[in-house]
Amino acid sequence: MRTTVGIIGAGPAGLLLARLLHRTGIDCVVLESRTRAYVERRQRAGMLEQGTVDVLRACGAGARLDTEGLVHQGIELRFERERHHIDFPGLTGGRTVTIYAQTEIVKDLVALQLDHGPPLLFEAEAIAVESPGSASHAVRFVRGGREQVLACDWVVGCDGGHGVARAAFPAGTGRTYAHEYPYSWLGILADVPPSCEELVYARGAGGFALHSMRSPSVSRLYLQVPNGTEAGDWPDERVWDELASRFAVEGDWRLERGPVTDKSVTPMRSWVHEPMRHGRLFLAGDAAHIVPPTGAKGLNLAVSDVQLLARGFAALHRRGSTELLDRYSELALERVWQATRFSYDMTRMLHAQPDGDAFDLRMQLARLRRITASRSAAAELAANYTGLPLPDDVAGPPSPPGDQ
Ligand code: RFL
Ligand code: PHB
Repeated sequence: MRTTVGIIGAGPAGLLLARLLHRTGIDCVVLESRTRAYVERRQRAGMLEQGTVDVLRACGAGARLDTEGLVHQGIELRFERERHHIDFPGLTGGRTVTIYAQTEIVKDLVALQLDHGPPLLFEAEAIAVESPGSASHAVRFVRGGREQVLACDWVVGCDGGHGVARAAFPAGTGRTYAHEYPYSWLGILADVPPSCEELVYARGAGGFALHSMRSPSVSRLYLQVPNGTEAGDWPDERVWDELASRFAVEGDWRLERGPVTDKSVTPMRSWVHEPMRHGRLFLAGDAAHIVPPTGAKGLNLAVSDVQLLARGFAALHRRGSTELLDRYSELALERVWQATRFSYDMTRMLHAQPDGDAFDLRMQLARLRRITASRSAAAELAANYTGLPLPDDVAGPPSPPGDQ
């Protein structure tokens, strides 16, 4: 099998890249180790920046997003039993965010790809990327118990935090910068209407809690828990009681409870791999960087990485120019580090430090008070949350019809 761009992984990064390349007339093949049902069910992100919505819409994946996505005008910060609204359009010159589940984005992109898109092979596990530094490239993969080879001019590793692409960087050609947090998130999905119109980020007395949603009838909620926690340690009633306590405010607000349909624990980590390219091998999305979900940045970063890559491949295809591909790592990392900083700051501001003291708590509250008291501090949060722009020099002129 041979193609121009071999893509490992059919998460949001791999699927969107395949879609953007296909629309530019560049052939590619996507290898995915899991089944279609598995990737379409994996519960993860929900909050999309304006730029993410725009690119999904522009590449023909916006029909359901436009009817089912929930446009949000801001978020609520809760601490010391007070509620504070952060008004995104007012602080950013009109920007909003949209709630639309990652599972639905994946379903939309898979359906488009299987309908006349480039080949997408499920249950095809890449086991090695060969000769990433040379001109002839191959991805070895196993499908149906048989080892096969995908020969390609370029390889893009969109294979998430545990993939094989990053491991193909020869020793000494890359470096990972990492930080572990001393807590995790317990997330639940529940068949109950959201208790609030907005996302609520709460610094409760017992720690952090987040209220989010998937639709007018499904809520998504998260709770800070100690590292090492198992989902089974938390029966549903215990989860609801703890959530209710962390979201508690003065006045009449109530957390609605309902049947829990999914429960899982996610550790909180930050890491960035530099550079994001070695020879003809690129990394995109979680394969190159992981952020804690507090800033809602992971999926949005995956999208901006592949936007940059797609523009680079388009410039090569149309004009024979490798300039953008050559600058990919530098340009992507600029944005990645800003999102890493924002996610780190949000995480540290909102979670109870297990070994923290009264001074640490005062610092957190002072930060939260500053955001709610100062327009410029709130505007800084809103600008980061709704998404920093792609670098000007690659945003470029509008793409011709047929391109993203
Ligand atoms: P993915 O989604 O992990 O996809 C990688 C794919 O590669 C496949 N794969 C392989 N395929 C072939 N051969 C191999 N050897 C392979 N190894 C792996 C995997 O099966 C998989 O299908 O990475 P991608 O595409 O980079 O997408 C990244 C996002 O999934 C991730 O950043 C977000 O989910 C993070 N995230 C959030 N991001 C946001 O922007 N907004 C949010 O609101 C948000 N909330 C969240 C989140 C992540 C969470 N968890 C569970 C980590 C909430 C949570 C709780
Ligand atoms: C979600 O809806 O799953 C979600 C929203 C915002 C976050 C993290 C997760 O910061």
